[in-house]
Amino acid sequence: MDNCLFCKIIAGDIPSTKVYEDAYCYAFRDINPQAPTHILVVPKDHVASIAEADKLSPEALCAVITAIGKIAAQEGLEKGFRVVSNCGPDACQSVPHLHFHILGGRQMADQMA
Ligand code: DGP
Repeated sequence: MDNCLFCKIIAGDIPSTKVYEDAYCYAFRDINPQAPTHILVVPKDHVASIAEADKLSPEALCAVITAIGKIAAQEGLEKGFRVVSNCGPDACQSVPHLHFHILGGRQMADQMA
């Protein structure tokens, strides 16, 4: 999609630190990490948020979700990790391309919000 930051990252038009890629998804390090490990996992097909996940193919959805576990193992997050997907203004979503944050490498707060 024109003018989408994450579409440009997926296309390689904006540089990123890639940690994983397959036919359906791309994962890279967050530019503003909130934890020692902070990775964004995005579907290659553009949808704005998880509220539009029904527009993705079952194969793409499955790939994105299973990539999270593969990346966590690759990153050595055996002690655990948190997965967050902000959706819309109340959740402070700042990039309108569906993405899952993988946060790990430290003890997370007991409360989620
Ligand atoms: P959210 O607020 O949930 O929409 O998260 C968007 C995340 O995207 C935020 O944690 C910072 C990250 N981000 C924004 N611009 C860039 C960029 O150009 N490169 C990378 N690697 N991450 C970015």
